[in-house]
Amino acid sequence: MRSSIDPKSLTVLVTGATSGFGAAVCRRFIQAGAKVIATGRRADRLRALRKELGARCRIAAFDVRERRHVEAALGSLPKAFAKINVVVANAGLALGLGPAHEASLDDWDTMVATNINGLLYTVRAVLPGMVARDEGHVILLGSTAADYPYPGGNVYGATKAFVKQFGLNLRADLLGANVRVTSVEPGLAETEFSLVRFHGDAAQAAAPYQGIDALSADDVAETIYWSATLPRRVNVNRLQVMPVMQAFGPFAFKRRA
Ligand code: NDP
Ligand code: 8X3
Repeated sequence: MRSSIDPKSLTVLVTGATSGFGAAVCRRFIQAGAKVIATGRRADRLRALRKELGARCRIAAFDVRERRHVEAALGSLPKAFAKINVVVANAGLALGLGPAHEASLDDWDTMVATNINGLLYTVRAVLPGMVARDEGHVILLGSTAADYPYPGGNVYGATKAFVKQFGLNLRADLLGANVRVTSVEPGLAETEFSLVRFHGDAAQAAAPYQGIDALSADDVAETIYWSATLPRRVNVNRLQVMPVMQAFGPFAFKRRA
């Protein structure tokens, strides 16, 4: 393939790098020679990642829901890490799997604040630099839950539908700016996602993965790496990936007794 992007030329910002996809994305890009800025709230995990990945990995601990913290952390990067070419806006979570009329409003607030507001603060902080330099790649972590409703997916799926549409709208705004936008939309993947969704209940968290070869964090990281290193003329708009052992069901009906 002609003129694929040299990963050694990339500085990659990853939110949610303390676990799951984010940590795997950091490892994948470092392995290829890129520089990485790994972020998340758990500073101890970030320090361990920095120790593992070495000097090409810089860490910054902040909560993506805190707009000022996001702006401060990303506005004060040292020169060697300041020109971010790729942002992987990955920090996010699902909380609960109950029906809407029983769900916790606090859980809903947290999902909206993290998956929507946090993602917006992250992207908006790096976008002006990308446009000014006339190159960059915004990669957003969506989900199959954006397109395929399931019981209990109420607000989580809705936040991911926002992510998908925001990505498509960004493409419209960025035409001519040489800034790519990709919405990565995985299905069932085995990370700490389920443990978080079920508020730390390990037995409940294990159930979705039983008897299924779920996607691994490395599988998803590989698709992200692939989309980021394609030739500059190529924009993958949406990238939907599922385990082979996952597919679609028929519409549900509640029949009269
Ligand atoms: P994990 O729970 O393993 O990782 C989530 C990451 O998000 C952690 O690093 C966590 O870091 C970070 N995070 C959560 N809240 C915040 C916050 N307020 N501020 C900063 N960082 C935060 O889950 P996954 O790796 O599976 O999920 C990553 C993304 O992929 C999410 O957006 C998720 O919705 C999406 N996704 C997951 C799928 C799956 O089946 N696993 C499928 C499709 C999409 P910390 O707690 O240290 O802050
Ligand atoms: C995570 C996948 O199916 O649990 O986005 O919503 S699912």
